[in-house]
Amino acid sequence: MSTRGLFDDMPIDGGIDGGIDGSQEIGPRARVLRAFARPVAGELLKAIAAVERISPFRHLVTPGGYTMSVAMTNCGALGWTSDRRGYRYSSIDPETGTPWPAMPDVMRRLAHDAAAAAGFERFEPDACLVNRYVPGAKLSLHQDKDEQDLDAPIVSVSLGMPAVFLFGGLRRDDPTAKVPLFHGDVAVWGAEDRLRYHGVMALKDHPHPDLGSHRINLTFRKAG
Ligand code: MD6
Ligand code: FE
Repeated sequence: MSTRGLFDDMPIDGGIDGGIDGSQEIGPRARVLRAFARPVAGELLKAIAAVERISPFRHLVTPGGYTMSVAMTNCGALGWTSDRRGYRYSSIDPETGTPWPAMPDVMRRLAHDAAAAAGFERFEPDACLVNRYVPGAKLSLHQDKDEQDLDAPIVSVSLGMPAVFLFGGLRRDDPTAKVPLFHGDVAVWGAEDRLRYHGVMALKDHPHPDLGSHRINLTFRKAG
């Protein structure tokens, strides 16, 4: 069966040039590298299992008091976290009171190489946010702006079930493109695209052979 079939309800490119197999420009400095992480997907899943043994997935509470439907953990020197007091990066996991697990080499290398492939040389992430989705989980439209270094790009790796990524503009009410993200796809963006609003639509249940009814997203940043 082709990679599509099951996902006929998902637009492939929402009017954006490119296709499912190559690299797709979604902005002047934003790209999806199709299947870029596939060769290391098995290693990534083992590395994630090791990370979550130290810092388990948890559902964070937003400053507004909502419990997020996406479960999160982190690895690297800094981790993104949220509570009633706000969003922030911390070197300590507030749940365990100890540092976040180190970023596994396979992740660091993948993030560096994907950034380079998208035109951002010398990317050295110090934070990897690990997001875990089940059917129905979603991420509302937001900007990533809690990082010190907005010159560095963001590298985002999708594993498991497919998702529809919403990619908007610099203002919340700008129109959004719908970009499907599949197992192994890597999105990279920076420069003038760095502060674009984006989100993830509620996941449909299209179980994945390796991950079942889960999607995992790794988001690499230079946060400190
Ligand atoms: C996700 N990603 O794909 C959530 N942010 O699960 C993000 O919020 C994100 O993928 C900034 C850059 C790339 C991303
Ligand atoms: Fe984001």
